[in-house]
Amino acid sequence: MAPAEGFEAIRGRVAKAARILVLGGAGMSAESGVPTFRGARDGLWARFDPGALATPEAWAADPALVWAWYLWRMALVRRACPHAGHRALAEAARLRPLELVTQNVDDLHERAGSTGVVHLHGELFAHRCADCARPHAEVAIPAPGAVPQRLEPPRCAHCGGRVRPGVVWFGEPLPEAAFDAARRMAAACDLMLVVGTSGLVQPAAGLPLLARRAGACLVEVNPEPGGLSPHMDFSLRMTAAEALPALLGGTRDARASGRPRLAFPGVAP
Ligand code: BV8
Ligand code: ZN
Repeated sequence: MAPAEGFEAIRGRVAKAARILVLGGAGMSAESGVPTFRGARDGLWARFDPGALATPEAWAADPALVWAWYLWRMALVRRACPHAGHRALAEAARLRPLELVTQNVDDLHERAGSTGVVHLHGELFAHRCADCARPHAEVAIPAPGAVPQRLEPPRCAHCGGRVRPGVVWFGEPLPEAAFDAARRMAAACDLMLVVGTSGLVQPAAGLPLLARRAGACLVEVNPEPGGLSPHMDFSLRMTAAEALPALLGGTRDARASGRPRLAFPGVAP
């Protein structure tokens, strides 16, 4: 099937879907300038492994290093803007049943106008006390270049405990309500768009398989193949900002920016 025909076939499937669930990963934010979790790293934090820093052990060992890393990420996200893919999802959800589950901790979907976003791994700006769990108010966020390598986290006004980022670290359970909602949505959708995830992190990476068992069509949007690609009905080798407006009828059309690259399991792209 020629790429353009293949793209039209996928777009037709998306148009006919009764209930779409979108599962997002770090690649959804990449075109907004937010580094992915496992992509190439540069700058101040190049020598740190996010998988090692996003853990309770790293926090216990050096809270000032971990807090500075998250403050740097908050600074990057504050300066980032939602892209055409974020906006296409928000627009589509106003017109048809489309729900959004993300592994990301940024607020780019909300800033694009999406509501009811399910954050499986918590939220970067939902700081809370590490001891009494009370939410902590606004944190002063400097420019990314002004974030030091280490910075003592703020203290809880109620109990004096350290304030931690409101995210789920490796080894911590996902928020029960969020994961329950995500599983319900995955079981109820008839098409799942899996956008910008390497499919390495569990239990989030199990959601597409749950949807498939329930009979959903799986469409991946990712320039690279990943752990979930063999399970996909279709893989669009495109970026989120290219593919989502084209698939969902947003403001930009992928074919305007070059031919869509498609991969069908078993068919060489
Ligand atoms: C838990 C918040 C149990 C922090 C994150 C099996 C079952 C259960 C658990 C496990 C298991 N096996 C292993 C585990 C443990 C672990 C795990 O999965 N480890 C992995 C590394 C093997 N899981 C956990 O610890 C989870 N907890 O299971 O608890 C439990 C139960 C009871 C009691 C105690 C414990 C918690 C996992 C959550 C970790 N926190 N984030 C923070 O952000 O700092 S996960 C982190 O990875 C981010 O949230 C990120 O979103 C997520 C997933 O990664 P991806 O999104 O896929 O990002 P990645 O960089 O890998 O890939 C980007 C993709 O985008 C690439 O494919 C690229 O090609 C593509 N791309 C690039 N540019 C674009 C693009 N795509 C489209 N457009 C573009 N422009
Ligand atoms: Zn406290």
